[in-house]
Amino acid sequence: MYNYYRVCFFVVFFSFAVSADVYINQEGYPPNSSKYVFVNQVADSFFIRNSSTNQILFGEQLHLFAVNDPATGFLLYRGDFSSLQLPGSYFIELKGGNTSKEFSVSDSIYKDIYRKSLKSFYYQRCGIDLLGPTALPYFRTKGHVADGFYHPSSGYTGFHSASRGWHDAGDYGKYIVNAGITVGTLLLAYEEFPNRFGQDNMNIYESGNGIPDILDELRFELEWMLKMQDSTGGVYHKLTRENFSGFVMPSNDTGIRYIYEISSPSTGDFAAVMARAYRVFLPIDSVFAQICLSAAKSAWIYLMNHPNIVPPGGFQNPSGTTTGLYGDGDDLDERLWASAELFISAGDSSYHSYYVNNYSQKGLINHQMSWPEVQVMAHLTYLRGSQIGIDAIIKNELRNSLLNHCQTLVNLRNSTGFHVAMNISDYVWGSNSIPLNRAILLITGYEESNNILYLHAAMDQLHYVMGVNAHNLSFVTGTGSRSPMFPHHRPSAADGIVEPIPGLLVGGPDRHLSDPVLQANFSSSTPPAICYIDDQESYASNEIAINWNAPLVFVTGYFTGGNSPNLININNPKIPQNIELLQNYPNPFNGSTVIRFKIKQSDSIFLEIFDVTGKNIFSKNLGRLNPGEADFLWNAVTTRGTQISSGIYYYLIKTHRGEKSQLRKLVYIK
Ligand SMILES: [Ca+2]
Ligand SMILES: [Ca+2]
Repeated sequence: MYNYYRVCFFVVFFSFAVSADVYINQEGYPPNSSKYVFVNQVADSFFIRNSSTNQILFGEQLHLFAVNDPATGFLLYRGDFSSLQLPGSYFIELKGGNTSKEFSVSDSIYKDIYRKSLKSFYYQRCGIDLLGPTALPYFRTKGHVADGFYHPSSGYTGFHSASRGWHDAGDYGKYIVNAGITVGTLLLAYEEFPNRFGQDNMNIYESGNGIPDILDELRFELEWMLKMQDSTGGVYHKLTRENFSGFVMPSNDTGIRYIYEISSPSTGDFAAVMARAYRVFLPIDSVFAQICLSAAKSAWIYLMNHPNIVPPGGFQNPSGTTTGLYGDGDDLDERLWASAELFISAGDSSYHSYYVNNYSQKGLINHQMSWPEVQVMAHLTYLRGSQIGIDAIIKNELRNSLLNHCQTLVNLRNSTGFHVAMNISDYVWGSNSIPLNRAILLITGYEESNNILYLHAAMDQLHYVMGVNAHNLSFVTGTGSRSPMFPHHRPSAADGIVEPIPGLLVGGPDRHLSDPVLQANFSSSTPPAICYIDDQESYASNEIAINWNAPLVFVTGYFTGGNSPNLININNPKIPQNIELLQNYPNPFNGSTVIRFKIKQSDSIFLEIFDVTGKNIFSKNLGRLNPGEADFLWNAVTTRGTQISSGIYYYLIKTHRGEKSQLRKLVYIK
């Protein structure tokens, strides 16, 4: 309520001021990250207000940054407020009174958007009821219970059970090609960073079952994919109606849904993700893991038996079918991805030979991944994987190509108005997924090199999606202060709830104006980044899709876990209930700080403090304590009694049985 009055006050008081847009990430920033504000008119300075107290914290200069920015046509001024590190809620204000949206500074700033973006897959589940508290308030009954019947063009007839899986996008179809890149991206996230993606409390049916929810969610899709494999090992291309349904709920979409013919790109993607699923699921469910690996191997046999693209020339919709095509005339990259994943999982020299003989044909790591172009997925697997016989020279080539590409992306980021790593030619259908997929490459480049510039550039891509863009809009439903309300998404339109289902990334600007709504609102002379509209009918700029959400999950999940990869998992889902560590106070501090915690039963408690490299710098046995709250005053000295230097430190408490609290962060300023 307080904020409501504050907003009204400024609107009334400054209603005659010249309007300027002030662009920030509408969720906010981690404390120690770089932070920039952009303004689209001449302005020389800004100041930061605490939105709880309305106090001004400090002011900074704005500098001219871009004149006639090619993507937007904007004049842009930029200011740096990286020194704002104190957790809290703020907004930025210009001299004339124009303000930014509210944002926060917090260690866990992307936790909410990460959880929503992952949960959005749950809301895409096909063929089951979403009725319990996990679906609140987006309840719906199941539809598509007769998935599906062989389409006459498939060469088969009758019913073939292929229920469940996720709806692909704004429509209710299910497409193996797009499932492939999506599942591949999410498996990559988990396999690379299990501690950051290990939560079992995402509020889905399977939460609390001891298995990371991202894997439960993936299994829902993988089990559908397994049903799409033919006895020959080949994999059917898609399961859809002949024509798109209207904007109805799943239970009202009763048209016949068909399974279409086998395609080799589908079969290659399938083999790749099943081989990867084997590695990920092996410690969790070895029976399921083996099923995945067998399915991958039989898909590979199909590919070897069909050395040319299937069907010839690539999949085409048969006459009378107008649903998504996911057509791909080149399956070399899908075969390459399958070979790399199978080699890392199974080690056979035949898979390895295929990769070694073909890896350079479509280039190394010089482009982001997308559904028709998955060679980078193959390369990342080879680069990051380990297996007997792996070729160190090829690994080195891949690594060099990745780091060169990361530098190219950093240079591109430096050259654009909003720090987004996009050329003007990148503003195409689904453009919002491009900077996020590039962020995955930047993150991987950082993991390979420790070059912090890559990590900052990766986070800038998230800033773009979350509000630092020409539309002053968070492109993810239900996040930030202002986000799409009318996505091209059937359940969001038909469920009778005003707010769309949260956590969905819309496609974003499309310079080619590929739908009638864009054509009616923009022209060929409109700057590319402007060609976006929050309109349900604008499928080319405002649809959602699982393959666009997957990199959003990757990037937000990575940054939710903190950006100090050498540290103990700070996102540990298995925090014991008996001990609770509170945030130290004051923080940041100089001199001394109070570390406070609660214990539920009498226990011997130990305090441990680590530096940013994970090295233990302070340990203390606090003795046996009674249940309740306790304090420890720390004077910023190590166990050996030396004064610590300025910087970030982490601390936790543990019991004599080894039970650990969550890890918390403190900042010491000399
Ligand atoms: Ca679970
Ligand atoms: Ca391809």
